[in-house]
Amino acid sequence: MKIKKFEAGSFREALAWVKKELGQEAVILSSEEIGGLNPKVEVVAAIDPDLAQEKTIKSFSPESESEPEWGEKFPRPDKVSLSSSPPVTRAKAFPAYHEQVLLELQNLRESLEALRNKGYEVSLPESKKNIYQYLRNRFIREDLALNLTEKANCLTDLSGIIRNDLQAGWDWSDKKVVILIGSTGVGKTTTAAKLCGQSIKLKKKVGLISLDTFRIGAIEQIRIYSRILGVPLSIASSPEEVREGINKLKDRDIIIIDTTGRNPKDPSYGNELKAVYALGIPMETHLLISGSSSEHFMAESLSHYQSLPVNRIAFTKMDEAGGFGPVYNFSMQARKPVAYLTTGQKVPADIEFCSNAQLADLILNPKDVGRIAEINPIH
Ligand SMILES: Nc1nc2c(ncn2[C@@H]2O[C@H](COP(=O)(O)OP(=O)(O)OP(=O)(O)O)[C@@H](O)[C@H]2O)c(=O)[nH]1
Ligand SMILES: [Mg+2]
Repeated sequence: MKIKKFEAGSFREALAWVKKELGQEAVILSSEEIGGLNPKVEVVAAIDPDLAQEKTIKSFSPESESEPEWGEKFPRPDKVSLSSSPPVTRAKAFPAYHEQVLLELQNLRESLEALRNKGYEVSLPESKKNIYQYLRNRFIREDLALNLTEKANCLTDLSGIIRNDLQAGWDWSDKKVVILIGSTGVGKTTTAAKLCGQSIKLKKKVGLISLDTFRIGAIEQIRIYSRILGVPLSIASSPEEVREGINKLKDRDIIIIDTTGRNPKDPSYGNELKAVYALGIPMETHLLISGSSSEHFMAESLSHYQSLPVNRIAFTKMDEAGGFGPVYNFSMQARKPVAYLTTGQKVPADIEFCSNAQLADLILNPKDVGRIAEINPIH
């Protein structure tokens, strides 16, 4: 067993150093934060060379797919040496107390493996463990949770730290054209209708343009919303018609453009949208992300839309989401302000415009979503 002490500026640095020096199999035995003039962290880590070697040999076992490189290091099994001793089991060759020692070593290895699998949590001092666990219970990603844990001295610090990391809110004061993009069925048309309804509540003149002439029934769906809300609608089947639509609606304070629901992996979809941006008309782009989709899918959506000039992100279907942690994870990845959240199918009610502080509180206390509606003057 090789045991080594590491001193570094932060737990993250210390862990990276442990991994580099002792490898992935290393186990953290203890960790401590040391204050004073030069604050630092001290981490004691260990590696069991036998365990590491056993893992290497296992990877050359007959079950493994690739053939090992036979040579001096690994003699070919079919080359039997005359001088080699007959096979004996280790258990028979050792006296009883050795068997006992082997058994204890085995138990120790298993305990070390279990500790290693607990990862970051084990490396944290007691005072920080509950902060880290609190964040993980709210689905904050491991590395982000560790980062927040390093910054926070107690649970009550978290809200302030998170609100500084995020940007939330939407400015209704300017005259603008807003284009909603996002994967199929994410809620673009419903959100367009909700934004129209909320604009009307704020006494803004609003207009709608639909670029969705692709899906059967799409025009009918937005026509119904435009009729119910009393909002003028223009249907555009080409970028040129988008320009014409914007001209027709030029007396409006806000124009919302609803786009086609298509697979973002389809290159023709991206090209269609790029042709709209090529008109050179200033637009604010909102990328809609479903809060009920997996984080893997969210990240995939981001990479597909990265070539477009996304200004803000908005999370839809938060009423179906398992938690609000992914909102933090995704916002930190996308580094874009969060314009609003949608929280149900009711038009125009189920949309929330929150401040940094409100979003931070939602991430930490997801059950408080109803309170935003109470506080928000738009409702
Ligand atoms: N639970 C829940 N459902 C929502 C929300 N927003 C939209 N939906 C529902 O999601 C479904 C799809 O909504 P649409 O607005 O048609 O989605 P879209 O992105 O325009 O769909 P495509 O144009 O086909 O890509 C509808 O059944 C909506 O009622 C929300 O915030 N919560
Ligand atoms: Mg739609």
